[in-house]
Amino acid sequence: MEIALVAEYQRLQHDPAARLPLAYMRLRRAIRNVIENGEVQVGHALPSERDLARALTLSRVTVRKAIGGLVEDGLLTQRHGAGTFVSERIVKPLSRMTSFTEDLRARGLNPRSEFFERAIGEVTPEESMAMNLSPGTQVVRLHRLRYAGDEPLAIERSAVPLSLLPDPNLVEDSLYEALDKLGNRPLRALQRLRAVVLGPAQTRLLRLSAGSAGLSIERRSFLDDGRIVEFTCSWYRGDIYDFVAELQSD
Ligand code: 16G
Repeated sequence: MEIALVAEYQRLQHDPAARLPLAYMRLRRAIRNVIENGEVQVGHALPSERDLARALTLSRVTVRKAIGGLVEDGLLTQRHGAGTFVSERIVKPLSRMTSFTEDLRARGLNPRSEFFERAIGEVTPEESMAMNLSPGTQVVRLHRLRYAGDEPLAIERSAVPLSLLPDPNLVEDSLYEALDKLGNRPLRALQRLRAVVLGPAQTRLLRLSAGSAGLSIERRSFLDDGRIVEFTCSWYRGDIYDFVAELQSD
């Protein structure tokens, strides 16, 4: 890990396109990259702050700052006396609008989906209310089981107006990637999250025991001009996801 990290840090140092003027930014990106490239795996330890500072000829303050940022993002976890580890639970900061694919790639995991539905249809009454679309409007509807490698993590049902995503088959793995290519990636979202007991069909798909807890999340995402891009209902596994929010007093 240390060798890969030093090499990645040095590469970023000499790559003007990376546009990372400060050492702690480069180190933060380098750690992220080696995790994404699978050079260090979930649950594994990072070299100590002192070893990193020495190997990279950086101050310990700089190393601490880089690591601190990644702990805040949930990518790393610090355990007192034991060191810093690549997080096992998947921590999703609620303040960032990331996609399932991006969240997993950032942890060096391999996202994939099994599609139960990828088709065009008319809005259901619920979708029409949620998306402010007239009855009869056509949408692309996706129903997916989302995996990290072979492990199912979430079930998602999405509806996207056909006017913003003209063909369901444009979504190969990532909905947001497809929307991005069309210039329609959402910029803002409203999200509602609640704890649920997953139903029998859901626990079977997610390979959990009957009655397991999950997180039910509804996301309505918007374009810059206020148009709704997606209405997605997700059921995330409660045993491996942490949703975290940063709070500020007035
Ligand atoms: C996340 C979003 C979901 C979005 C999906 C796109 C939450 C709770 N939900 O799962 O609304 O549709 O990402 O992921 O974060 P994709 O680009 O990988 O298809």
